[in-house]
Amino acid sequence: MTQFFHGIDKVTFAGADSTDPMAFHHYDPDEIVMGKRMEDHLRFAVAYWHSFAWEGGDPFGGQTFERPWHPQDSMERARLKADAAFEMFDLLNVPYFCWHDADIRPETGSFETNLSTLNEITDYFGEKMQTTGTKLLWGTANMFTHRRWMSGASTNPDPDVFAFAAATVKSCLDATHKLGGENYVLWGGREGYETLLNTEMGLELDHMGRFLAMVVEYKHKIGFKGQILVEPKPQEPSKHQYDYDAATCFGFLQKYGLENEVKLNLEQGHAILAGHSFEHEIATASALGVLGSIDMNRNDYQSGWDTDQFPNNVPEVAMAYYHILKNGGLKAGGTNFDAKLRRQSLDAKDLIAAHIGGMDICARGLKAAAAMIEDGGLQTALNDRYAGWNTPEAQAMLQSDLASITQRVLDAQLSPVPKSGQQEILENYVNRFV
Ligand code: XUL
Ligand code: CO
Repeated sequence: MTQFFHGIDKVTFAGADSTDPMAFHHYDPDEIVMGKRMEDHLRFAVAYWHSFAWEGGDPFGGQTFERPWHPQDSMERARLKADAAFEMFDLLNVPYFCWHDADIRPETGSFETNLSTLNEITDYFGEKMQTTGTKLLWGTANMFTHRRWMSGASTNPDPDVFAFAAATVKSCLDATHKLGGENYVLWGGREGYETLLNTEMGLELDHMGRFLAMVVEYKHKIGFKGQILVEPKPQEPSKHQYDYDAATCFGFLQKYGLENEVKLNLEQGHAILAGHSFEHEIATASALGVLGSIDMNRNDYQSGWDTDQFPNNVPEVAMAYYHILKNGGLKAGGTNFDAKLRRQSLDAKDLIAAHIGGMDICARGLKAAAAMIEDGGLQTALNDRYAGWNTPEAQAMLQSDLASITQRVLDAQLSPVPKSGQQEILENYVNRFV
């Protein structure tokens, strides 16, 4: 035991009537929802970076947290951080975690040293995963913090940075594979531009496409069975990021022939930054066959930047899970909390409470979503709205051509009568469940 979580007990399910702030009120891993355990639906993961590596800085101020593993510059403290992290996974009974290489080992600036410390700490993780049963939802490479990445990773004008990125992703994919990771994520925070004045966009996109193809080729070479995921985000830290949103990512994957190999990791806050809702991004990815996994958080609707707060809006989360359930669930993906404390929330207890709240919100959202699916009201309304397409004439039109359709409009003297979209009625329906 480390001292960090001293005095905090294992978090248990106490039910909706409990007033204990350190208990689950809605998340009961064993509760059966649509024939499946809640834990197996939600597949929660803790984000190592926000919960253990982040020091409480914001764009205007530095460190506010003082953790026993700060400063994060030695393997001894990397192990102490891991000890605390695995304690928290156990306290919360959370089945998965996720990491970037930079979260878990000290940064030395040398690829060779970083590789050996990455291998050392992930071996240490492996032992802990065996004894605790915690699993790895995904691993990823941080190719945005160190100054070498300032002009991009695979899209960098300097081929040596492309090489460094290739070696870095190889090392992180190897480590993810070693730990039985179920997915591997690429988020391109610097794969974009600050100004088009110095950017050869077509060349950068081709390099990014070839890079991703190499990742897929290597995945198959080593027999990694997990999903490769890219994570859309429109901007921040770059002015513009090529993986703008789900639809843009799909177009990119299709152009480089990767749409059957790569899926998407969608994040609530990124959807908002792109001017979408989370459910829009999930519905888009589902429609295009590329829904992979989710990063759950929320943005502040007044601040324009990615505040990565823990979720607290049940109706919004419910609609996200509604579209996920409609698409057959999260499958190999999961719900990763890409969410961090507010920088004034200094205590270990705050960190536990944040996860309790996030897990409870998701549990409520999932239950509401499942109730809507089981009731079938939204699906019935959809079926009614599109019922005209079930006729043989309507189906035949899709195999026809503009001239024949025009003839049919004339012959049948078609004169469509507009029908209500019933939005308010449907919104009132959803309100019964959330
Ligand atoms: C950044 C972000 C990342 C990715 C992983 O906004 O979401 O943490 O999830 O690199
Ligand atoms: Co994310």
